[in-house]
Amino acid sequence: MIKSAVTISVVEQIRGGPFVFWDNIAEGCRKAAELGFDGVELLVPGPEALDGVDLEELLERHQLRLAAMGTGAGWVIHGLKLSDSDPAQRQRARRFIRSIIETGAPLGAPAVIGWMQGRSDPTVDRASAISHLRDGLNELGGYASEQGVPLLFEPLNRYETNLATTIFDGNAVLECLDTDNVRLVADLFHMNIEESEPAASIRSVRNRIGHVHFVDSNRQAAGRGHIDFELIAGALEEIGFDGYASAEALPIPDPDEAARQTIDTFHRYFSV
Ligand code: LER
Ligand code: MN
Repeated sequence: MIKSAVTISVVEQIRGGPFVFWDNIAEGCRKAAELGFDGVELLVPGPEALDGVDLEELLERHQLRLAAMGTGAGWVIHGLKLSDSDPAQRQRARRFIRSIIETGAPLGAPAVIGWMQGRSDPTVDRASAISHLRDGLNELGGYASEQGVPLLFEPLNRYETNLATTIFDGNAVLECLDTDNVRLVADLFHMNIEESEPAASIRSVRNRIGHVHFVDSNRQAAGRGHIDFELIAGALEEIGFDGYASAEALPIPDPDEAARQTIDTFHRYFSV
């Protein structure tokens, strides 16, 4: 059965970004549990952000699971991307992602690679960028597999990448990998911009979908925009998706209300 999750970000550099709870992981977990979410997705500046936080105990106390760990801080803070033209930078990008995989894996959570795919630019043409990206996903997908978790790869809209912008593109990147341990994130905000028929795109790749960023057309909480969640829920049910629908949404009008509207919408479409 599909599970619910909500994002908590403690990355100061992206304050104002599409994450529901901010500042304090313990407080975010408490609120997530109070509203009845199954899990939380964390975005941290790096593994050291969890020094002094007993995440396992915190999750256990609130009966929550760790749904996923974001890697976006590698790009936002350090400018790292898997498709960088510079081999040393690509190595640093992989090292950063490995550190996030190592943080989430003991708690069963996969890392999400979205922003860290990077983009082609005057220093790296599209074919080379995709090739570097695949090399990175191969290594990191294998590494995650050794740790017993999948790896998640996320197509983003055209304003954030020019590599994988659709589910079709994302699937094409994964199809040429040596590992089958990498799954796609269906972020409903990006899909609303890029896909002709989001539900049909979900159906077309079936068990390749590993995670959903559950959000509305305007990147606000599910229910505050115009995505047809009945169609999305139908497609996810049809492919037998049993991962997380994780609220990666702007905290509008405020974090508590965004979380509450998300869980209401989740129950309306997924708990029937
Ligand atoms: C960025 O727009 C996004 O959707 C994140 O999940 C990427 O890591
Ligand atoms: Mn996303």
